[in-house]
Amino acid sequence: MKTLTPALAALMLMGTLTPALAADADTDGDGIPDISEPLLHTDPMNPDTDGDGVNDLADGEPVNAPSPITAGGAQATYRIGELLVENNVDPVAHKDAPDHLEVQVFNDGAADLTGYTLFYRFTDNDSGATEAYIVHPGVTIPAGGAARIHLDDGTQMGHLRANPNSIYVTSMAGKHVTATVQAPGMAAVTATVEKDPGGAEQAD
Ligand SMILES: [Ca+2]
Ligand SMILES: [Ca+2]
Ligand SMILES: [Ca+2]
Ligand SMILES: [Ca+2]
Repeated sequence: MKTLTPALAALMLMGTLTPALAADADTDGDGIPDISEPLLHTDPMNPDTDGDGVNDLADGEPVNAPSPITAGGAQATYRIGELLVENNVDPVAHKDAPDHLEVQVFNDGAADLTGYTLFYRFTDNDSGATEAYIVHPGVTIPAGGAARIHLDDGTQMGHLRANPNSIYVTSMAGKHVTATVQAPGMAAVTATVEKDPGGAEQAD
């Protein structure tokens, strides 16, 4: 017998408890109604919330991607500079920006850097729950320069969509955050940061 995924279990629960609401809108078409996605901590606008290639409905751990990082490789020509999870600043307006994960990557190489992967993980310091996500930023980091990758609403260049139902948003506990960058054939680089207890703040 096939094992019930968390998504299917939640769907059945929803169906039992709220038949009138359980129908209808499934914006991202992953088979999980919009109203059920928050229960699963998944993103109603992303059919594969954790980026591991398995659709939210079929994914036994829809907010836990297995690490795509490989050991070894040539010495990395890139490094992580700042890693922020709060106190972000809008570089254009020079004002506070809503809290989000922001990774600054330096490229010390002679060629522009593209095609790299970002793997990040949140650990909730109270519950011990973890979430892990794979993203392919598609942000070119110029040779000898740097770029910032933002995980927020994904509406601007250099910004990717973050899961609005992540423990990053929903848990008030402090969090341990790890970010790893790896380009094909090169060694991975990792940085960590602690997020203070309290919610993800919105800019005023
Ligand atoms: Ca859906
Ligand atoms: Ca989804
Ligand atoms: Ca998935
Ligand atoms: Ca998964």
